Amino acid sequence: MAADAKELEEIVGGLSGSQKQISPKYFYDQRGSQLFDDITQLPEYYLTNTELAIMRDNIAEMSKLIGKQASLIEFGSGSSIKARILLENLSELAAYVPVDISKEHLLAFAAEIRDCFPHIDVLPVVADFTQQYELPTPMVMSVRNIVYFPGSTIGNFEHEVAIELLRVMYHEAGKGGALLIGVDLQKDPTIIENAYNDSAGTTAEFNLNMLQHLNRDYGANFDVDEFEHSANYDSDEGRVVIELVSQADQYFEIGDTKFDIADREAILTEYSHKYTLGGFAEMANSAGFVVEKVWTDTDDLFSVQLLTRN
Ligand code: AVJ
Repeated sequence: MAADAKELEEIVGGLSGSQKQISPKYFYDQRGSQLFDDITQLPEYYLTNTELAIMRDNIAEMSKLIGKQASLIEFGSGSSIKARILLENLSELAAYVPVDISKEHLLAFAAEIRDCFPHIDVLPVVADFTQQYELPTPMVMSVRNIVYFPGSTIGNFEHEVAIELLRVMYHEAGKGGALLIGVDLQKDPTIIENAYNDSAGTTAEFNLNMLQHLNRDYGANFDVDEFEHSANYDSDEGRVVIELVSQADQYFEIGDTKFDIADREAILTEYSHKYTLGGFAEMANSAGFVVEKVWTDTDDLFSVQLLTRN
């Protein structure tokens, strides 16, 4: 993706405050998406495998609760394996609407899904899913909308913003609709910290690649070797804090803007919130949802939840 004035402004703004930060969406250039795929295969990264197992083990009940002739609307369609489990098992799906900001990615993915599921009406929407957007009308009458938001991506957003995003999903679900969402749970901090500090160093590479991405596409000149990956679980806040820590007093530039960064000073690149079932239910309720069903694994590492609205 080429530099975009609005994004550049967002990046410069985030680095101008007393806590330097860059949005986690800048992880995902081509290299970053590949590295994230690698992360999902790491032995320490329990999230993806656990969520997939929960989906597979409970798909019959999920399908029953969702009912016939639903429209499936996926927020951020990077997670094709999980969506495929739903596409293969939901009965008489009216439509599949993958929503993603990356047009090329999305259209290629939609074509693939059409090939595998010729009987499903695939209606890709290019949009930033954190904003409200117009839904396309499926060819077949749909009984209800099921918004799908897997991967505990909700955990990237701070409390108030997460509730706002749940409200957007509430709106897109419409009357009688529901949200099927993957939610990572609070647990032994060691398990959590290991998932973000893997022994192969893939998460470190993923984090550092953000600087390379800014160098390649946004006219930055970070000396990537002078930064170090850091991920710590803050159990009071219930979140992993992921940072890039400067290894020297140094400066970097983005376009015409110059930034000083001190030795040991950190750039915040991501929060990954972990929830209690009660805490997440409160957030869901604030957005208007009722928790209809929670599926977990036997170790209560992760949950998939069906939230409904009137
Ligand atoms: C894609 C936001 C769910 O928080 O676990 C993985 C991203 N960051 N390793 C997460 C991530 C570092 C991931 N989410």
